[in-house]
Amino acid sequence: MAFSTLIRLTAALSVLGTTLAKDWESPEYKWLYQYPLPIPQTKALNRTIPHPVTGKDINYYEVEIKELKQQVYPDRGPATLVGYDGLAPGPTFQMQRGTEAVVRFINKSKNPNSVHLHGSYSRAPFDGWAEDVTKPGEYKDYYYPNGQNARTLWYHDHAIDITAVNAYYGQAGVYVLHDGEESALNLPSGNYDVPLVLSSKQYNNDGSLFSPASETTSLYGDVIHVNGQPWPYFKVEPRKYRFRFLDASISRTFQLYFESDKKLGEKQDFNVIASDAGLLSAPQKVKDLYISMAERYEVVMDFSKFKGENVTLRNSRKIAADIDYLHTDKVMKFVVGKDSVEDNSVLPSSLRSIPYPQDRTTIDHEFLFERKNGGWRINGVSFADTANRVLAKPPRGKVETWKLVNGGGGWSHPIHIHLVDFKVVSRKNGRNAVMPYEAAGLKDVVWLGPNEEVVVEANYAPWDGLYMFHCHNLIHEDHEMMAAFNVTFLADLGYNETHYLDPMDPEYRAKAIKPEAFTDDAIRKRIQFMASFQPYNKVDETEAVLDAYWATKGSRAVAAAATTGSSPTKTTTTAAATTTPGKRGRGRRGRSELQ
Ligand SMILES: [Cu+2]
Repeated sequence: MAFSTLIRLTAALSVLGTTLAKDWESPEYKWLYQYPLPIPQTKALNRTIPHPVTGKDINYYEVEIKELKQQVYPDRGPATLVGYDGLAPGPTFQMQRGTEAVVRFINKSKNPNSVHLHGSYSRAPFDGWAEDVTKPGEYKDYYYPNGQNARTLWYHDHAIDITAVNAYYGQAGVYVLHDGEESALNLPSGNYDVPLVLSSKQYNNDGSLFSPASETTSLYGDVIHVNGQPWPYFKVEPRKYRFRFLDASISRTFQLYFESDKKLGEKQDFNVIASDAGLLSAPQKVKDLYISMAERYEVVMDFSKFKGENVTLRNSRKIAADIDYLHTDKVMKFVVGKDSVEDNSVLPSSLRSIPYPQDRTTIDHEFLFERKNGGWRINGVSFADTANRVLAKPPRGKVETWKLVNGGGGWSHPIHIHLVDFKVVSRKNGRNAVMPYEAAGLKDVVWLGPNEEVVVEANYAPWDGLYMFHCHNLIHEDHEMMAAFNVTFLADLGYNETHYLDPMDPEYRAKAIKPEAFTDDAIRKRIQFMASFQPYNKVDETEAVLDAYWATKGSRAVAAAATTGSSPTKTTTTAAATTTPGKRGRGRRGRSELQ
């Protein structure tokens, strides 16, 4: 050990007691707060294509998945990453509610990929099902609804068994959905609305990334990045900013807080305004914020009282089983300008009315997330166990409560349920409380800390079909802590618009890259064909039909055994008559998972 390393290690240990397992796994990174925060570029629109039924524009984009070199260490070789458009994080999509989009992801990398738009109620064939891979040399068209309320989504890899590697090497990006209601609030916007994508990685001596490929439990990482840059600085004006935090780490959870260099050891107030599913009911004033993998939290930080100061974004130590290193308690530095500026943005006292699902006291399912026989399991089942991996079959439109139980061992598991926005109802053991910023909105990931039991409640709508739920420690996910649920087709709904039950529907699988598929004419025809089945534009009608159906059952929340289908319940809306061709109807190939 070099003398300087010994001094540093001794100093670190004497300051922090036994918190640190090691000071570095990577080569020492000496350039804290010396490089500026990168802002991912906005994804440019390729073209618009008219919807053949509604006539509205569909936005069309192309993204190439390909290698890039990133000079992480100024004194070593570059790291080779693989990112969307050769960027890591990928370009930021800026979307407007009500305008559908098709994104053609073109695989020019060496690994298979699958793209999940996290936070979107995409139809099953466009949701990034792990086995729906696009091989190198293929492309796939993902059709996205942009039909939900404004929120921060992210798009990232979900390919079977290699999600951790693909996401860690760069396949992750931000996807912002805007809507008029949110824009009218006049929150900080434009240059004052900034995505902050957190990640934690480890490097080899030559400056290349240390791969998580052979890890079986976690890769915590000792180098903290924001938007791809280790420990950056960001020059801010003394005014309000909106920060969109995403924890894109594969294994590290953060407890973030702001600290002024003039008041070390003191946590400064900030307001959490949004979570995974968009705005909270009201700003939640806090001094710190837990954010686990895949969670998104948006905050408003007011720098006006820190003129001319440096404000550091810090991370707490001793979070779950996460390994602390010398600088993993630091994230980035804000350098606040000296001169007053005009700030016309607003932090309203209320933000929106949250569409919580109807309360339901019964627990419909209990899922145990545990380490068993050296693997990661949900109720003892692995994703590879295709005959048994469908662990829930909520009837379409039903409200269900799921109890998520941490099987122990000191591990933590952020649990993501695809398709739905859920309410975090309760948490027992561990922190033993629902955080105010979890309770004041809807989520699609909940952090199941050590020993915790969390109850979540969701309306399994608007679509039926086969979707995944899993741990978002991506190493746990790849080692099979993933299962499926089938939102079942309601035979007695009298509304058969669905032909998107099967995420592996051959119609939408990846195709080989051929020049003739990339002509203007071919792209227009293909998208108009996909749009002709109206995957999303009848969502209001669909929800009305489901409301009417569940009204006949008394309540979405208390109705039981609604799957029988023995009492045909014709709804009276005209929508009930709307169907798509029977050939493309339900379960046409009889996959057992779809029954
Ligand atoms: Cu886990």
